[in-house]
Amino acid sequence: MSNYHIKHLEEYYQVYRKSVREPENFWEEIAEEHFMWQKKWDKVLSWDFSKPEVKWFEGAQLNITENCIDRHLSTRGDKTAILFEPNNPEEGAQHITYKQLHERVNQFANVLKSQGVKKGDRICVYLPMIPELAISILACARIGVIHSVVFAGFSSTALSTRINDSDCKMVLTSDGSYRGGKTIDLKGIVDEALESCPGVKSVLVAKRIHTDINMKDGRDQWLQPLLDGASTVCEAEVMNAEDPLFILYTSGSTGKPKGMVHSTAGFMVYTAYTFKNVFQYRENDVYWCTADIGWITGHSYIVYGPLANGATSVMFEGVPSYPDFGRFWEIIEKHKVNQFYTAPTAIRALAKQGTELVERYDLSSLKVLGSVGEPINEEAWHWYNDNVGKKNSPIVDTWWQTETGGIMISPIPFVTPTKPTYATLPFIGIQPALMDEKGNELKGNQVDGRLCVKFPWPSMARTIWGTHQRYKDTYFSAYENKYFTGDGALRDEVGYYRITGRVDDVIIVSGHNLGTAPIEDAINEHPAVAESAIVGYPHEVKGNALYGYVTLKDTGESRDQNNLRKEINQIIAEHIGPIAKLDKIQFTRGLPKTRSGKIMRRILRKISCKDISNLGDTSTLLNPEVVKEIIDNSL
Ligand code: 6R9
Repeated sequence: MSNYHIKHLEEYYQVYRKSVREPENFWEEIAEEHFMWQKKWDKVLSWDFSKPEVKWFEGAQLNITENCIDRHLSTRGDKTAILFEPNNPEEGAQHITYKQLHERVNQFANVLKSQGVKKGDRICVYLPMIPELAISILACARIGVIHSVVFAGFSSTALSTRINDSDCKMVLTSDGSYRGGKTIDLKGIVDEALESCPGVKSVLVAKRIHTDINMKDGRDQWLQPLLDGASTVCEAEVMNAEDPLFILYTSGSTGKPKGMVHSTAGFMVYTAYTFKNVFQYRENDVYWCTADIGWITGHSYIVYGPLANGATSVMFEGVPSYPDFGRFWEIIEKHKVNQFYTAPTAIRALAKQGTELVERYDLSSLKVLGSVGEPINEEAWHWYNDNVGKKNSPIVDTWWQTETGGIMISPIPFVTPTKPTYATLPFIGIQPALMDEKGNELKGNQVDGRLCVKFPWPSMARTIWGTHQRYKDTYFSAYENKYFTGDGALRDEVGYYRITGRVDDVIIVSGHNLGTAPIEDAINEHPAVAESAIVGYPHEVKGNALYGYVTLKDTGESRDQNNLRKEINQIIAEHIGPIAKLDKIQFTRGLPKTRSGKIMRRILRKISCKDISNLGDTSTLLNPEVVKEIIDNSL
């Protein structure tokens, strides 16, 4: 079990050094000892960032589902693999054991085969967070079909663009979905999308909300009867290490969404190894990641990473506010969750509710807390640490991306001392670099620059579906021989990294580079503030000036807005300096957010510049209605 489970800081440094000095030996050992291969590799790594081309474990053959399911059957057959917690708590949880998962994945895979799909084909999965979602992607992997999951909150236009981009033959969906007290007509959205997707020949529909829906003859079929008639035996397709496992779209700041393509072997090895270490997962722990499988976090850390470790992974269908804002805490108590992984946006929404609900439940099972998706501001970090972790469960602030496939910078709990707002140290095998604007690497500590990675890691995306040139231009052209992340970061005096936000969020005010995150952090310290977003707009003297959009907590009191503005600027001056004071502060009821909870500063930036003619694609927003309000009240 050498190197697989890091236990103290010295060991981290030792293993890290080995992973950098002898990356091939290091990853070879991990791959040899902890996975099931039908054939071992001929070469561990070949790479050339100028093309860019990266291959891990070339020549190896495997099937990821044998690693995630079959190999656990003899020792963990009756252990819960997926613990499904439905939207409505009264419906009761479902425990799907490894044995049952094996049968259901095989049946599903046989259904797919019977519909004529074969290795290398693409299937679009547009399902809510029900067991069929996890099962269907594993079924695709079982037979070598490339899954492309589209988050089931995306509109019909977003869906059809993604279906057509990767020529999906088939769509998997459901009659509808539950979201808190509401139901959503998913099948209706699919029908609309498919009007412009001539390549889709068949649609399989899972029953979830039992409404009457339109089934198109010759195209649509109910899933369950097909499953009932399918065999529970399905041999795993032999896959090459570099065969694509899935495509997952991520939106760029401009243009079409990018279909990031992930490989089979590298993705498996890296997500499994990071899962084990970043969450310090032990046999019999119950692990819960609140993300949706429609995002990379769900792919890597609800499905593949946990299952490759034989873990119990909670899959939650609902939302944090239903039936009330105590739902997360209720689920932690009920299932005795040991590792809890969520996003800063959720933490802030829950913190807004005060502490009464979080104190009502027994959270003593928790050992590790995780954060992902955006920089976690200091106030939210402390709220999470104090009220959820009771200062007893380390917070792993995990920085990574759809493109990176797995966690890149993160503390290892009980190993790396944490520091609020810092993702801390590079994970084993990850070689970050900070670059200045001229393209020089910034050496040493206490530097601040653009975050790159200078050596390949197993789970990096291999290309953008259909456009390798765009992959090269976006990630490998800004700095020679380096993967450019698009994020800014600083490295403190001990070598800890703090992600300061997307580089396009850096605003230069009177020649000073200001990151949005530290300013927003400061504003959020004000007791009346729930959330904020800062953008720059052109200013005659300063080059750029700062415009702040601020959402207040719903306390029922009315406050004098001009006083609040003064107080907010006072806090900014204290935390960062007068240079970072805001010229304009607009109070808003909400901030435009992506479905995964990231603030869309691109839209706010345009509004602040009074450039509202072309706001780009707002259809994928969680709350498109706030955009109009913000425009109407613009200062
Ligand atoms: C996993 C995921 C990637 C972008 C990334 C960065 C931001 C994610 C973060 C974080 C600061 C963290 N981000 N985790 N920023 N601290 N712990 O979220 O993937 O949806 O592709 O987003 O999210 O800006 O570049 P994805």
